Amino acid sequence: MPRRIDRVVVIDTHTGGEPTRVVVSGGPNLGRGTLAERLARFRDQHDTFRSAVVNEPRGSDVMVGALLCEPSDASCATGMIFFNNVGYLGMCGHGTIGVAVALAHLGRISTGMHRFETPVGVIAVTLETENRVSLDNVPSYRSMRDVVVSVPGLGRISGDVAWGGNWFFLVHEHQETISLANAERLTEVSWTIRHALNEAGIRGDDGGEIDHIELYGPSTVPGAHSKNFVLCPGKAYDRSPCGTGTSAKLACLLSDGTIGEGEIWRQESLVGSIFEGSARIVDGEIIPTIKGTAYVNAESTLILDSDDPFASGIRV
Ligand code: PYC
Repeated sequence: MPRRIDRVVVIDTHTGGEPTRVVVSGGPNLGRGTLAERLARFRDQHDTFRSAVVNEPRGSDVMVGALLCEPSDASCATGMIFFNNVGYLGMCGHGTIGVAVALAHLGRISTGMHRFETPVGVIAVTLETENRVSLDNVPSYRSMRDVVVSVPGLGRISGDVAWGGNWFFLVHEHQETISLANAERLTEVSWTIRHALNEAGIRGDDGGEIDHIELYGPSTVPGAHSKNFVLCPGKAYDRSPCGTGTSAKLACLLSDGTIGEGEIWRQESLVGSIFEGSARIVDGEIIPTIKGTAYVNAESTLILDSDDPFASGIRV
């Protein structure tokens, strides 16, 4: 086979410390159809591209990728498919904020409201300044409350199962300290909880795996209401407060009457970054709004050389 060099143009951003690598050009041709259909084609036919972009040696376990694509809904400014070190995400809050800031950096959108299409629905995104973004997420809800699971080494752990664009298990009662110094322990605890949920057959109400685990504790930043630790599907923790996780949490808070419609909830991440959230009811559904800040930190071209044994990244 003759040697082949492919070039992939990316913009790297971070949202509250959590990276998003936005693929601007050089991605696979996924054909036409809904974003959900194109995500399925991406997974089935082009998974090596996912791994090449986000896995080592070009990326890391923390990196989330966003493939920009032509939207199927002409009212949308872009389509986007999110992916990580192990697979694909229906929606990603920090990633949406990163995509908006990357598109502004490229001069493709200006301040104001835009619609972005994802495999799980259309997101209304408002670019407030070149770095500050607010998004109205997909309808979010709690599907089960106070689910008790028996976790090896931890005993009975109770939490809520909620949807915010991904499935979350929200653990409010636990013995852990939510601090960066304790990240390794939090990772192991959350990973064990995830496996216990799986073993117990506890899933989202569409049958989807609960692949994000969220632990809460008191905030350490003045004005914040809570601090979280969110374990993502590939065992990396979210450096941001997690947009979809905060959406799931807001849906529970609003359902419980802990917050009222439009009331601000400031969610702190493990590294001290903040998302400002609120929720309102539209046509009987809870729509969370998440506001955060992202910065561009690289403009680069990835080189995929067919002679490179690790051109497609290191895969587990
Ligand atoms: O911000 O929604 C989010 C997210 C999901 C996984 C990592 N970040």
